[in-house]
Amino acid sequence: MGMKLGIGLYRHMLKPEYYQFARQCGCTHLIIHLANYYTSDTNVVTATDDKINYGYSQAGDPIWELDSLLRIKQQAGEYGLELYGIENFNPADWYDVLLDGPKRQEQIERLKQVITRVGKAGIPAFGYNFSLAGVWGHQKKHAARGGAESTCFDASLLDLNAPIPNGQVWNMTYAPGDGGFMPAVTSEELWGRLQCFLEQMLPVAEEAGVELALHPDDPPMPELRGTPRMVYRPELYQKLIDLVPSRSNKLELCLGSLQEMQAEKPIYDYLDQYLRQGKVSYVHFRNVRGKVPCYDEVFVDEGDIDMFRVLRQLKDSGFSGVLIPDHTPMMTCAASWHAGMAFALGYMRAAFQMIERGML
Ligand SMILES: [Mn+2]
Repeated sequence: MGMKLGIGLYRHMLKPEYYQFARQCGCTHLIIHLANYYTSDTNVVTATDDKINYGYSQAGDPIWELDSLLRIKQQAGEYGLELYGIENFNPADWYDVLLDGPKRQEQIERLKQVITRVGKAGIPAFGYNFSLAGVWGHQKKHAARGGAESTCFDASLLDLNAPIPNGQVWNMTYAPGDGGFMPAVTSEELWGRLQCFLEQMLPVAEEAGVELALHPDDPPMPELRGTPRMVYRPELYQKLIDLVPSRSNKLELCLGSLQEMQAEKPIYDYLDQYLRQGKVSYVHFRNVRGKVPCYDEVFVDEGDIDMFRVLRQLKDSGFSGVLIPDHTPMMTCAASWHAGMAFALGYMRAAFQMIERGML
């Protein structure tokens, strides 16, 4: 069983034309996002939309019921795709877990139910991003080859201390504001919250046969919006691994975020370290140029990471999980998302064939 090719689909994409597109690109597996972004009670927008910053997150969403998960799995299966993972909890379901608020325990019980259902549906991986500020501060620039629009980060353009209003977490809104701001928290306190979460969730995840896979901070700045970040250097991924030992405590290995980090050693050294321990659940296979405080996301074949070297490392370690492109630059045409994905997946598919033939 070798590595598997997958794609990440947002909720509004869970329909036949996207399943067909994924299969046509050679994908066999899916990672899906169910935590949608709302601009109002009625307007759903996606993470590719600029309005993400003010999205509303709704609690009690029936998409998390076992029936819904099984229906998605079955529909994807009809198009030859296996549902490998779900990415991200809905902020409305766990804001007090992140904030250590009064509903923490109630929300953890809800998350346990979600993970149990994910296991019952036979979905092996669940990605999460334990973050207060979330994904924030990016700019869109034409920084990829040929002037393709891509996601970039330049800290000098931002007010890094812009406070987070009450009612917001993870760059999403879960409740109306009250004019106040998120209370200060230390890095140690934040790690304590993650430990509390993992100590309760991991036994449930083990029982359910689900891996909880942590995405590192994006962007990997030490602090953002006056809040500490957690995994913003490669060593801190090891801190997560050691925090609560469990076969379900895994990494959602984002090569882009990892390469963007300030680090002592090249990315390959850290990757070896994680792979030796069998800690990689699945991979965000994307490339980037530069590091924090200033970097540009670029096409998979033009960034600072030698992607073939990474693939060799994954192969040599016996890794048999899924690789997805994560995000790509938008290509100049009528279907810029599709074109960007098809380019990345074609590159990955070619590399997979080289591996099968012993050429890589
Ligand atoms: Mn990622």
